Amino acid sequence: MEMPDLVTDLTAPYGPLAYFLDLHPDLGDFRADVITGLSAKQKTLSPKYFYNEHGSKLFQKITTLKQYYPTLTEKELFLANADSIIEAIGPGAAIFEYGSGASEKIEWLLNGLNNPVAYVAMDISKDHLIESASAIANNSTLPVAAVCADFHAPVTLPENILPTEKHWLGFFPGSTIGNMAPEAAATFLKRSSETLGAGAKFLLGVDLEKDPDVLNAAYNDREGVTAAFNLNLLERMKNELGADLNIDDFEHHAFYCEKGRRIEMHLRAKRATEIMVNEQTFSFEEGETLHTENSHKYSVPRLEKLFAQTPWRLEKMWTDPKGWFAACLLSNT
Ligand code: SAH
Ligand code: AVI
Repeated sequence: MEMPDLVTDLTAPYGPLAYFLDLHPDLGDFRADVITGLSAKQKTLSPKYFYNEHGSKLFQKITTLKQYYPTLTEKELFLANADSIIEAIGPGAAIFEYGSGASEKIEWLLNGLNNPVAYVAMDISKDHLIESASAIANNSTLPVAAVCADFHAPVTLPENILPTEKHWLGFFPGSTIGNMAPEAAATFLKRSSETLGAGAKFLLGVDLEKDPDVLNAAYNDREGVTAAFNLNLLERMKNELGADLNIDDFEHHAFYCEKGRRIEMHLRAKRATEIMVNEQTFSFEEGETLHTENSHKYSVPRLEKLFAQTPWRLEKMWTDPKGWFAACLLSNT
C-alpha cells in the first residue's frame, strides 16, 4: 500500500480501530521547548504540554466542574440545535475530530448524522486518545480510527483505508481554537482546509466574550483542579526531563486580560527560585511567571474577521440563549 511521506507509523487494524497512525508529536520537542521557553524574557511554554495521561485526566475533571461553564454550555448548544446542524452538514460525512480528548462530544453527531461513513479522532495525548477512540469503536458500526499528532503540524490522512464516497467534516469543539493566538488560529484553519480538501465542512465550537467574573471563576475553581492541571507541567518537567525544581515554590495564577480578550494562565513563583534542566539554571524572581496558556474569547464580528482570513466560508452560526458560546459551520466550497 503506497503511503504519503508523513505517514510514519501506521498500524491497521489496531484493536477495534480501523487504524492507528502515530506521528510521534512529542518526540524530542518537550526538552527543546522547555529550554527555549525558559530562556525568554517572559518565560513561556505551549499549553499542548498539559496533556500527558495525568493532564488529560485532570482536564476531564475540569469539564465536570460547575464553574467551568464551557463544556456544559457547548453540549447544550449542540443538542438544542442538533437537527439544524445535522441538516446543514448533510449526508456521507467522514468526521475528523481535532483535539478529540475523551471523545465525549461526538455521540450526538454519530447517532444523528445521515449516513456518516467514518470517525477519525486526533489528539496529542496518545494513551488517552487510543482509550477514548477504542471505546467509540466498540460501540459503533462505523470504521473508527485514531491519529496521534500535533494539530499545528501538517497531517496527511491515509485516505485509502476509508470509503472513497465521502466529504470530510472537521470537528473542533471545546473552544480549543481559543488556546491559539488569532494569527495561529487563522493558520490552523487554513491548514485544515487543505487537509480536509474541497467540499469539506468544519464544525467549530468557540467560547464568546462575557462577564469577566464568570471567566475568572471558570479558571480559578474552588476545588483547585485547574491549579493542579497547571502545576502538572512542573511534574512533567521533573518526571520526563529530570528537571530540578521545587513545585511548592510555584502557584497557579489565572486572570482575564481585557486588552487581549483572553484568560491568561501562569505559574507564578511564590519566592525567588530556580529550575535546573539540561545542566542549565533558569532563575525566577519572586512573583515572576511562566506563561502557560491563553484562552481567547471571541465576539461574533472578530470571529467573522478570523474566518475571512481563511478559505473557509461561514455557512451558519448558532449561539446559546445567554450568548456565551458559538457553534460555527464552515464550508470549503
Ligand atoms: N475536545 C475535547 C477536549 C478539549 S481539551 C472537549 O471539547 O472537551 C483539548 C484537547 O486538545 C486535549 O485532548 C489535548 O490533548 C488536545 N491538544 C492540545 N494541544 C494539541 C495539539 N497541539 N495537537 C493535538 N492535540 C492537542
Ligand atoms: C482546552 N481548552 C479549550 C481549555 C480552555 O478553557 O482554554 C483548557 C483549560 N485551561 C484551563 N481550564 C481549561
